[in-house]
Order: sequence, then structure tokens, then C-alpha cells
Amino acid sequence: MKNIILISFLAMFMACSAQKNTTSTIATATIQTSAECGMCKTTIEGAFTDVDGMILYKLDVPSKKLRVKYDSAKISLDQIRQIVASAGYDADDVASNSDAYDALPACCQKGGMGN
Ligand SMILES: [Cu+2]
Repeated sequence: MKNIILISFLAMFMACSAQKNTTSTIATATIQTSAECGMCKTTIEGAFTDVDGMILYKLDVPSKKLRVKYDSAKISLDQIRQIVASAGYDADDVASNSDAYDALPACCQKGGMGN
């Protein structure tokens, strides 16, 4: 009898914590970058490969916009912008890391594709 009570308490507890986990911390955003070409897409998206909390990251080359979906409990939008900046690209109001920018191929630097 005691066990049954204990088990139902446990089940209730587990149900409660499961509920808590469904509280969404998933966020989406669009970041304006200074990407120029398909190589930039590879570089920027590649920078997120092993970043915890990133669910989706897709760069649209024509608009230079990076669409992200992420877990805001694990990573902030500003941290995401910093990662883009560390890869050598502007991210909204965060300027690119100049060493990383200088290391980019000429076609990936601003105006490199003639736009
Ligand atoms: Cu490029």
C-alpha cells in the first residue's frame, strides 16, 4: 500500500517536471549579416555546427539574412551575433571581428561579389 502511494507521488512528480520542460524557451530571429556568397553561407552556418542550443541556422545569400531557431535557455541572441562576428561577418549592430574578416577570401569581403 505504501509503495502504491509512493509510486503515485513519483508519477505525479514526473508529470509535473515533464510539464515544466514543455515551457518553451525556443526562440526564432533573423539577423542581418554582411555575407556575400555561397562560401559565406558555408562559413557562417559552419560556425554553428557544434554550438549548444542551436536548432536551426540558415543563411539566405540574396538577402544576407541569417534565420535562426535556438533554445534561449542555452544561448542568447547576442551570443549568436557574436559567433557570426567571430566568423568575420557583421551581425545586426555587432561589427565583424577584424582579424577574422581580414582572413576571409576576397569574394567574401564586403563588396567582394560586386554588391
Ligand atoms: Cu563569400
